[in-house]
Amino acid sequence: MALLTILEFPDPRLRTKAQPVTVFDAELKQLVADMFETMYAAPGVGLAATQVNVHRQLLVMDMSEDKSDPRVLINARLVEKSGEQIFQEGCLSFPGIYADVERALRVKVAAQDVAGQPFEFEVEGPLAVCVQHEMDHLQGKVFVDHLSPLKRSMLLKKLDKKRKQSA
Ligand code: GNR
Ligand code: NI
Repeated sequence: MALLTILEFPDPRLRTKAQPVTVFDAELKQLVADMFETMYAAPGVGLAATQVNVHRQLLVMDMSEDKSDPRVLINARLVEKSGEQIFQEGCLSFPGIYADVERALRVKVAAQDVAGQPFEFEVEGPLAVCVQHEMDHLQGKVFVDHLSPLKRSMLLKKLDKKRKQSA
């Protein structure tokens, strides 16, 4: 097991588009284990491979309070979405800043598990927020991209300020 380094904005590598996973081997299983370890240690409720500088379509999440709901999505694609919700989001790549983001309320996703087995799942509410946030990362997109330019520049200034304080 190993803790991985999480890239922080404005690292340009966060803008990389992930490639499909084609090999479902022991190395992939190890990466998934390391991503869970890194996510739980952060602590966070989701982690996209992009954030640990691995540009493959792989994400992990667990929104439970007791690490009881680990989910791995490989080569996930959105099949259906409906409704809308506004949820206050944070991101491990933007430590200490939060903003309301509007997203679909419900999403249906087709993905593969760590063995390459295809499955579909449907989630709504906070879990749907997390899936969409992580799928964005795999496309090189981050949560502040959803905000107005004014809101975004205010938040990025705040991020800068926080960094200077902790430096
Ligand atoms: O830990 C995280 N919390 C969170 C809260 C609200 C909406 C989305 C998230 S995901 C985030 C971890 C992260 O940055 N994943 O990419
Ligand atoms: Ni994030």
